[in-house]
Amino acid sequence: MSTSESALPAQEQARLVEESKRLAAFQAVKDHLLPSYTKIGIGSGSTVVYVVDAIAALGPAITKSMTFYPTGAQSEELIEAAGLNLAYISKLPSGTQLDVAFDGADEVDDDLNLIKGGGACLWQEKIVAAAAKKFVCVADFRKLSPRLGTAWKKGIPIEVLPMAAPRVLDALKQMGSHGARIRPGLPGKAGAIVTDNGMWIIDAPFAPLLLPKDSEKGLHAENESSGVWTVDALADRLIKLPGVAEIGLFYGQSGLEVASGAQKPVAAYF
Ligand code: ABF
Repeated sequence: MSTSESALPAQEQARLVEESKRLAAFQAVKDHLLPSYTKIGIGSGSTVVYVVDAIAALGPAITKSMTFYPTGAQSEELIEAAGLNLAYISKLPSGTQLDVAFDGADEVDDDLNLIKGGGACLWQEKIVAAAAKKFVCVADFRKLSPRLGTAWKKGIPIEVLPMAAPRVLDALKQMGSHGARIRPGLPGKAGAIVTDNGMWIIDAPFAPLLLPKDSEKGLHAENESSGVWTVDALADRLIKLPGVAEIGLFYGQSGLEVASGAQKPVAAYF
């Protein structure tokens, strides 16, 4: 479903977005939550609320044999409020994986690469996604872009150790990210936002990230300072910056080598 949002009154636009989220969530659960599954990861954000609604709608006959693993406080509350069985990834027996994990995204490109972390929960989200045999991204039509950075202008969220933040900002400027900044605290809270892990978030804008198919069109990342990068080159570079704990880039099905432990989304629903 796509729409030129500016053409619609705001109220109608909002209704369309919520309907798109709900449809995507119910379809994703229908297609990817098999009754035989027992361990399910639940991410954060507003779209995931519909995922939990869809799971709860299956009824206790199905869900009583399932256990749900949150990525943070919000999904923990969602799972409890829906009366679903709650457990934690840290208690998952060694050598076992989740059957599936569902989570939202801030932007999805043609190869199902994702920008995630608009909610400052990206580190836990990636851990849960990577612990699952199958990671399903659920996103409404607004999140679809040919390349990451086209629609989502706030930048790539990067979780950093506070003491390293100034030097990471310097490195980002060298890499051609203009306007990278430490994410401020929630309204009414002074200073930087602090994640569940005691870290800060830096949001680093880059030019739209190129995909392997772009090189066939002669589009190349000129050099480090140009700010034009491919998804995998940028991810490899960012994750190695001293003080960076995790990055809000998840890999799609385009066969990109997983440099930072991200799980390949099986499918994205819009
Ligand atoms: C989580 O929720 C984050 O990675 C992402 O920033 C956010 C998306 O929220 P929403 O579904 O409300 O757009 O997935």
